[in-house]
Amino acid sequence: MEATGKISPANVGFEKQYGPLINGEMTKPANGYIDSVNAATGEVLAQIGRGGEEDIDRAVKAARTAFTGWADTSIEARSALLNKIADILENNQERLKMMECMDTGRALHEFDLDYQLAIYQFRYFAGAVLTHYEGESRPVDNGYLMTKKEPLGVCAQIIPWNVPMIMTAFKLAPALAAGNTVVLKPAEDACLSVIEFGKLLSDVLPKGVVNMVPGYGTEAGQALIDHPDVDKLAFTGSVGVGRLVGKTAGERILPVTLELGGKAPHIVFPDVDIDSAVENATLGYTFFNGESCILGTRLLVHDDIYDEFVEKLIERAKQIKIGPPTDRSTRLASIINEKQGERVLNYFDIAKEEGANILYGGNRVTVPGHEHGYFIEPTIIEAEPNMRIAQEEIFGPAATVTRWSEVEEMIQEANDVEYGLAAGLMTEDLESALDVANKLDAGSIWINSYFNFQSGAPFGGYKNSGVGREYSKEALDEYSQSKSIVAGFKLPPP
Ligand code: TXE
Repeated sequence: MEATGKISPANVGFEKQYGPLINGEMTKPANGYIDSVNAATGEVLAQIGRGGEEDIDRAVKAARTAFTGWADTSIEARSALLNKIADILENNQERLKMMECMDTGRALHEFDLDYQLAIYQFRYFAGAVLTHYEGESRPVDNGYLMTKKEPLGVCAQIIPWNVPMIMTAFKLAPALAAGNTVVLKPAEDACLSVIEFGKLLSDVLPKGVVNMVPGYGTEAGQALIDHPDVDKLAFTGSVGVGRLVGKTAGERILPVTLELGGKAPHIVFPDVDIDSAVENATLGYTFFNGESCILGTRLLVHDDIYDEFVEKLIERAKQIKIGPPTDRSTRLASIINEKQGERVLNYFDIAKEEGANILYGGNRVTVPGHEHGYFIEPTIIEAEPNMRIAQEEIFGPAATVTRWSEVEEMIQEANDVEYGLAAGLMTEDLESALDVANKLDAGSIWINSYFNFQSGAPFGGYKNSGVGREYSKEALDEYSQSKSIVAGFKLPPP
């Protein structure tokens, strides 16, 4: 869908109200609705159900009822259905991308990547499930040992607002492939494309296999993790709420997957082609509007090229088009809401107070007709590694730059944060790159092409960035449990 003519909630196809989606039906929420607004204009796009305990209970019951049938569905049939889900997403992507663009405030062109990743995710697990669960048995003393993988049951999945469809696919695809049913709680700030997608799933999936309950985290989210009949908790979001989810899982002895924040180092060696390194670095800190945990927001640049690199990085930042999200030529658009926008700007104040040097950007920009939105300049900050701006997740289009000269010191610096989700390296010297990559505390490391996501590459964090892995066959294990059965021979009579 191109941004031509007047783009209004009605002509993009939003429903007026999105209640909890339970058993394939849009239902009435017990506690009424809340407005869901266009992040850039403040226009009400639709109303979403204010999910609470009652809605969560209905959703969990539906998922429980559907579980046995779904778990017993053959892997071939589940695989075929996952491919059908990928087809549905592919066929409806232009409409859903526009919805998600208006809902999140992010630039429309970015969703080409988001949706490609989401579609690939369903296709990948459609294939992976066929080969992951191979038969295994062996003779043992006095019998045979067999092991099998079984699904966990009803999975509670909570996702954030920054990349809604990617997160939905990351959560649903492995859970469904492994034979589980799901109650998904999308984020209150951006869930419309997700529930629209959920509606489409009703055409292919048995009733109750996927249920979605929108609402606030402290209400719908909390009720979901506290529900006594869920078998697995999966969460992507802030470290604070991640701890809470982890604590609940610990108390109730539930398996848990947590994907939390990040503060990835992006390391520039002196042998790079500076122009292409600047391009890669720019993409690495500005894509997803700067609102992603995987971004390469700590640029560690070798002393020999630091001045030229930083000068070119600033020149590149000046060229980035900030504009209306729905304009396909826009490269940076609006932050999700006022709270997050102010949080980002506040980090720039903190940086100045700490003595960091804002080399470029640092301001909110007004985009005509979109005064509600928080459009923030790409921002480059020269900082010491121990400053808060270089340690904490900003979640806006900003990167710190720091010099390095000794490799071992640089590695120490790269690892010296609480997070460990991702990292990037740029060099022509593959041997050095692999040596450094081996020493970095990060779940995903990209050499010379930042966030080069590939299906099958386990995705997840070291340290406070989380627990567990998604995006690969490992995710199937996160959503399964093993059972060993030993069949013994009858003992002969004495
Ligand atoms: O996250 P929350 P917020 C980081 C990023 C951002 C900060 C705050 O630094 O600036 O977190 O964002 C649900 N029980 N990330 O406040 O609150 C909530 O409704 C159950 C990194 O939006 O963690 C939403 O669906 N659920 C991150 C989801 O948790 C609860 C992406 C995430 O919201 C809950 C987003 C509760 N008590 C933010 N409270 C990443 N890892 O990519 C909230 N939620």
